[in-house]
Amino acid sequence: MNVKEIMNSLEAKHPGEKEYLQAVHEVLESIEDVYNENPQYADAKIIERLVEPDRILTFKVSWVDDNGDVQVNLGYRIQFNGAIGPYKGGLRFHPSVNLSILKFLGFEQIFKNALTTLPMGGGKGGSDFNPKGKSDSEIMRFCQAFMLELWSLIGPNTDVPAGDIGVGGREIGFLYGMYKKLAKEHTGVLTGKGSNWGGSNMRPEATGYGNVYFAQEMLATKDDDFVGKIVAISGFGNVAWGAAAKVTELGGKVVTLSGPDGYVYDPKGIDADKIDYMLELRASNNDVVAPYAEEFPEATFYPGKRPWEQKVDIAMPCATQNELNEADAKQLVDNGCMLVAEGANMPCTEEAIEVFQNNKVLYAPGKASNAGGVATSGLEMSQNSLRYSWSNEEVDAKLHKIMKDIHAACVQYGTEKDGYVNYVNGANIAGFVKVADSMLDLGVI
Ligand code: NDP
Ligand code: 2IT
Repeated sequence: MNVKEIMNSLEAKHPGEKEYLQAVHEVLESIEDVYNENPQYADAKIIERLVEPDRILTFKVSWVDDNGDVQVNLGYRIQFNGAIGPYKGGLRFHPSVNLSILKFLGFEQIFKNALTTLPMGGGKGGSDFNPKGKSDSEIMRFCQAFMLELWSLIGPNTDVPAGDIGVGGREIGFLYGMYKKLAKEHTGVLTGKGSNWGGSNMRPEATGYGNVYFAQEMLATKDDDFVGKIVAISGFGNVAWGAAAKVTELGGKVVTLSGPDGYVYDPKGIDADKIDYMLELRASNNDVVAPYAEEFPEATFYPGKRPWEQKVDIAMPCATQNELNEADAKQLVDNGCMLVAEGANMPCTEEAIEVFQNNKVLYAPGKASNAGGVATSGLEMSQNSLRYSWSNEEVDAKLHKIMKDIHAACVQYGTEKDGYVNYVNGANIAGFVKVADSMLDLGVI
């Protein structure tokens, strides 16, 4: 394999799909040696087959808003690779959603899901629908219209969507209700369901908790832990919330949160009631984090800025892709930051990652450190198949073990000669080998 040649051909085929090309490039760089040392992969054209989705489904979603006006959005589901299990991955509702973003997310999901040790292929979907400022009835009507198109394409053994940005428990409820009505069955076709109707305990907390469990393992490689660590978190959504709660529980101090409007810095720490307040802020259907600083006057709001300018020990980007660039990375390193664990998908640019790695910062890519969300989705699928429900403690113990196992796989495949763990290589190689070997077993399909 020649990474440059493959990238040139992909750029020609998919011009302008920036995020997708970025995600593919990162994986190819990591697996180049393993690929070339194992000619059976090239013989079966594994890379050429892996970088293109099995299929992309696009559809129109028409619905009526509260004023009686007709609205039209775009809907997508990308079934990327199903070698190791049913397609699995979230739905994102955000005005920025386009094919490139969903293809990058679907591609990343293949390797992430392989790392979880559970049998799940990779998929992703969503819409350019903007949930901000919409009433509950509008959200319901949109979700119902979306599912009217999607339902025949998914199923508990074929493709199992879940949440992502803009899709949480409320949206999954409306989507599931419509699926149930159309399919006339109550099966585990979506994950992130409410715990009264088939959802797993701990799914809301899982991504944030998992990210912190992963970071705990990274710290342990240096005989260190979270006690007394100052932590910058970005975003104020589902992942940021879970991460803030677990960091606090383990003795760390979270000092930032962010939104599209800027970030808040709270030197006293974002803990206890303040973590509950994050949920209120999200539920307010507003896309700003600024009100935090009005509610808690000890905090300062920095409009239009990002939290990476603060002096912290640990950074956890939990908002969105490419939200931490090279300059941000340099600033974090200059300020003595020792660990970066991605809660979001691809929040650090390729240049930022290089800065962390060159400075031997412990750096974990999202496909390893945020895999706790989809892993717990996998556990939800298992519970649905069993028609059973595990307790909080049981799910948390399984999640914790999965994050430890993912960390061990990264160390196994990513340790360099000087002992530095390149978690990017580790995660990409471990995930790739599992999927590629499965594709070989299954023949050319
Ligand atoms: P939420 O919708 O709960 O929160 C998303 C957060 O990111 C919000 O604070 C949101 O602000 C902010 N955000 C979204 N887009 C932008 C943007 N373009 N610029 C600045 N801020 C933005 O989503 P989640 O917490 O679920 O998702 C956060 C990240 O974690 C995403 O990258 C997602 O893919 C990833 N992830 C989520 C998992 C899950 O289980 N939920 C699992 C693994 C990864 P606002 O909405 O106000 O714009
Ligand atoms: O990016 C992700 O892993 C998710 N949004 C969760 C996907 C899932 O199926 O739970």
